[in-house]
Amino acid sequence: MSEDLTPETPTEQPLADRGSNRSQRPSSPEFVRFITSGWGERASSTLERSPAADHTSARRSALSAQFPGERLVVPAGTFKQRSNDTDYRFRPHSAFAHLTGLGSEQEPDAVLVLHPVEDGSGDDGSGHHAVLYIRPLAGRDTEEFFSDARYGEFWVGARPTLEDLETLTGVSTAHLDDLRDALAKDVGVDGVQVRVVPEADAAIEELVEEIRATEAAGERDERLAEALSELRLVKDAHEIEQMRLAVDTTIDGFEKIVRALPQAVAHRRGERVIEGTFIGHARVEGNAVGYETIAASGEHATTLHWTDNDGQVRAGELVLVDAGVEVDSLYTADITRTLPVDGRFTEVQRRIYQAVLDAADAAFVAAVPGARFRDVHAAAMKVIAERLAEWGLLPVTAEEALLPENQHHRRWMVHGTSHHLGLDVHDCAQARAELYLDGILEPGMVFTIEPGLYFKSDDLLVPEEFRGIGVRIEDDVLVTSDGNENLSAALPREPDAVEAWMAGLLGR
Ligand SMILES: [Mn+2]
Repeated sequence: MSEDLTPETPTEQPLADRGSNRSQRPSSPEFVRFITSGWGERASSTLERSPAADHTSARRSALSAQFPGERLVVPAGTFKQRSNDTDYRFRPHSAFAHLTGLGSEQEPDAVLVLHPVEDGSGDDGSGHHAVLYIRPLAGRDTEEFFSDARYGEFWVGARPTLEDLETLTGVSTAHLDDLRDALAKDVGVDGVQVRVVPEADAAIEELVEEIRATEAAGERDERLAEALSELRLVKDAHEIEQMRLAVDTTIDGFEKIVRALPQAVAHRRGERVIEGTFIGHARVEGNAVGYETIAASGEHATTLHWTDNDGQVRAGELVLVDAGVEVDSLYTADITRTLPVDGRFTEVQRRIYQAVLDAADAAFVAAVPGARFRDVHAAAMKVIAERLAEWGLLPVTAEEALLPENQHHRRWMVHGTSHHLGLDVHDCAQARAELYLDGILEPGMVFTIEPGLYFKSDDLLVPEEFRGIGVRIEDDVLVTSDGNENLSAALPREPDAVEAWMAGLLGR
């Protein structure tokens, strides 16, 4: 929004500029001179190289090898408007975070470009040289310093300098003003081809489209998005460390939830007490929640993505809580526990809970290197179908239900058992099916195991005592060289262990 725009008549004023109607900021030359002078030397930067920087260069090299001779554009993205002149908190695109190691609040409008160079002469002997284009800190002698509510130091604090970000990331930096020329260099007929991550930053995408106007980019950008997604299927040592931190922090949040249960029961919107407890914890101990918390008591638990969380929490019910802390590096956990509100499962609740737990345990047995990703789901579904058949709920045998053309058991669990987990809660979502669903499990992969059973209150095919009960148990699993590790094992999941853990926290 420019401050110096003087409309001829009020009716001709563009909508976007009307915000300045309420600006009372002085703009006389005397005032500008006064506010931009008289400031002391800036303290020298205390920024150090980030621990992620030792890992991101290998990630960029792996990407480089897939696109020799091409220019790759990976924007951080910009602010997303919430309403009027208020933005949502900034979170960089996950591909950008993965390749730069930059985390929460870093770095709006930045663009990482991998420039093709003669093979082997690039960073770490790769075929590309990475440059991070940023909007650096403006001097105190600029109008931006005091008048720019989105970027000005007076409004959002001092942004990093080019040197700061180079130190932090280990990547060369340049001013964002140089981006256009850098992107256009040698582009054209028989020239360098440019790919840009789609849907990360509309302005950058437009700029790239302009530069390569003469060529048909086709599916080139989608292939880049796919490659960036696939690059994250196997986590490196630093990512696994961050996942452990996210999981451990999330487990602490579940403890706080249990301690808050008496308050939740006492409040008319007890589900919000649970959600609020977890959000507060996530903001204090991490960056935020990795996705909207599901706090679903009683019948609400049968709505898979119940995020209204405006219901009551009643003793005697189960409450399903699906929540994850996103730590400052932006890695998130994704854990679900279904807890008896008063600390004790009823016999029926326990029967359903145990079936889901058995399905999860079967999935853990299947989640080993060399197995296929889809085998994990198949193992869980076999147990779910068997239990439902034992209870007399299926119109066919469990074996028949499991045939691809039948799937009767899926009436009570319509979602998948697993998804990859990392920077995104549904990580690697653009990976090709042959590497995802049909992919072979490898050490370093991290995904969820989360079977469930959901009996709606008006489901006439189930016994009355089952109606209004939803159970999901979700853990985060790391594939290891000889099997797997349940990263969230420290959060009790066996029914007896859940009761004992809750009793301890509730002081009973
Ligand atoms: Mn999940």
